[in-house]
Amino acid sequence: SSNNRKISSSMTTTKAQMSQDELKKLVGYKSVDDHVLSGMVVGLGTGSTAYFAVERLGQKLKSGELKDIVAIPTSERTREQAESLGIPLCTLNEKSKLDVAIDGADEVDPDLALVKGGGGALLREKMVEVMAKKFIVIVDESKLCKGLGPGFPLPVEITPFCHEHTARTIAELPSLAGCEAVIRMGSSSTNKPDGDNVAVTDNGNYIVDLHFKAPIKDVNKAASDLKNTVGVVDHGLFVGMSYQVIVAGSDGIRVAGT
Ligand code: ABF
Repeated sequence: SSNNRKISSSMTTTKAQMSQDELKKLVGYKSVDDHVLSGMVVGLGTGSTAYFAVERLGQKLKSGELKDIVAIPTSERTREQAESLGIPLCTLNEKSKLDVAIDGADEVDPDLALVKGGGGALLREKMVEVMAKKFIVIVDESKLCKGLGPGFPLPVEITPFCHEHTARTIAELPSLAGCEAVIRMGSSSTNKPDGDNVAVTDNGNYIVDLHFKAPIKDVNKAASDLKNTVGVVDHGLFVGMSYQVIVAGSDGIRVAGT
């Protein structure tokens, strides 16, 4: 099935030692070069890898290589970057159908299921990317894992009302057995509703990060249990959504999926 594509490698580039930033740039640029055509509606991800896809799109619009693009950003940060590059923007309210969306991820498993939301933008990312015909994921190989969970905490966006109660409820879900739920604290630039330092998302919600010692056994069950928990807005498991994952490693670029 399309949800069960294995990572098959085909080298298209060979590189000696590249910095992580150079690797991110490589996959960011490739995602736009391979998948964005004039006239498309394009979802723009968030994070240090997606940054380079946005940069590339800006370049190609400026040079005239691409025309009639309209883009939908997944965060305020990305909106600002895209605006500064003169990329025409709209929202899901205006256009619900995207040709392609491009974004990074925190972890990618062998079935191309993802953990996302390390940057706190998971809700807008999921709302935009689920509407794309092709969701292209761009990562360096440090993001690849055998099983989701232990390598990167799973973010869950929850409503501020009685958030400690919701975090406890989540931690007790059998499908998430053994996780430790930690409310995310913010930097000085985020809002501070109660005078304390809880991180606030673009949507005014909180994030609870779930820390696992072992891989999540049933990712689909975990995803549906989280989604069914009252007080949860959405979560960082992106299952069955990836059309293609572009991976940059020390030995070149690999493409997994279609
Ligand atoms: C977004 O940015 C998130 O879903 C993910 O948390 C993060 C990845 O950022 P980076 O590319 O900087 O590692 O895609």
